[in-house]
Amino acid sequence: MFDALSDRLESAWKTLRGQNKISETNVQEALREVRRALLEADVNLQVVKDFVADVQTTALGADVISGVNPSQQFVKIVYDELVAVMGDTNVPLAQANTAPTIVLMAGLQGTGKTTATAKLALHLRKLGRSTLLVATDVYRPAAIDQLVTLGKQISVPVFEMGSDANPVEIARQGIAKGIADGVDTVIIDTAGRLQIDQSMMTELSNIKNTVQPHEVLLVVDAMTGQEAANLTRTFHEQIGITGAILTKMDGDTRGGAALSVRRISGQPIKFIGVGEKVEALQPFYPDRMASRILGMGDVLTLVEKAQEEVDMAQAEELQEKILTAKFDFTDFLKQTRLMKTWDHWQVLSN
Ligand SMILES: Nc1nc2c(ncn2[C@@H]2O[C@H](COP(=O)(O)OP(=O)(O)O)[C@@H](O)[C@H]2O)c(=O)[nH]1
Ligand SMILES: [Mg+2]
Repeated sequence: MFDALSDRLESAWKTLRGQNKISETNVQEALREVRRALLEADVNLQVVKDFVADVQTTALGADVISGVNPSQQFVKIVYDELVAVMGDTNVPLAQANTAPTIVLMAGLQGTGKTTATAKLALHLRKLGRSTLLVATDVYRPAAIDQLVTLGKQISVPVFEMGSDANPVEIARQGIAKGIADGVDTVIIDTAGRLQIDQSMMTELSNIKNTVQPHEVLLVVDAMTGQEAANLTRTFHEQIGITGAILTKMDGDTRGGAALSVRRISGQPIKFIGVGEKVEALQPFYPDRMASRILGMGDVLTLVEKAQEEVDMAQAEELQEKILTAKFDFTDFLKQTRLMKTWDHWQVLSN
């Protein structure tokens, strides 16, 4: 369904062949393809615009590596930028100096908050961290049962006070229980709404002020597409998030929401949900997500190989030059040239 970005760039870059710089004019068509690929991957329009502008800045003036297809080199530039924007590395779940670590789950209804709460508990157990789950979604009685059932399934305790209690009070008592039981982490599941709604925001914000969580995770359905940006902005402005979980990545989506969430909030995506089962949670890796968003697999390996070969060839060439220069070591002028070569070497190897 999705055309690989690299295939499209191929034609966009025909004009570039034989040129040795990526320039303002020859980069335009390729940037249009990047824009299209990102929009197809459901990245928010404004985020795409900003991103493309950044890529243009990076790409302009970049030396075209001889022996490397320019479109592939450009894909590499786009990929590197994407990885950088998404945070370079995986950021693990927070752990408080003094237990319990308090995690507050937030997000719209149906995004996978309750499922992710259980998934996180299982993930933490594998790291030797005990958890207590707290059920504050009192609006749908089935929601409490759902968390209790999931808790039983993974043998993790669930704190609940039925559906007549006040969510803020449940959260408060849940934390007290977590402290009394000496658990490592308390995860508070909350109620969502189908859309952003002021009473939901107020309740979340009250729970947050009461329990002072170390981590507020926004749970975003990867299929949300363009809307992920607005959603993130609202939650981040009104509640303040520290990270996100992108769910339903097992579906037919490129995961462009990851880029939107990160760009809008500045906070890292920490996990992705890849199925309905409690085991279906994975740490978020920016490089993997960048490949998925761009819809490419082996292109990158090819570019990296080519880059290595070019580096090697350049290194050998430099070595030769240095050896020649050394030959006339006493000559002051040549020594100056040697220093320049070294500068050049450093620029190239950076
Ligand atoms: N395919 C898939 N389904 C998921 C994922 N996470 C949650 N779900 C499903 O999405 C639906 C809503 O999940 P739930 O946790 O109840 O959402 P909540 O309303 O935010 O608490 C359920 O049917 C889950 O099984 C996921 O990563 N992949
Ligand atoms: Mg729920």
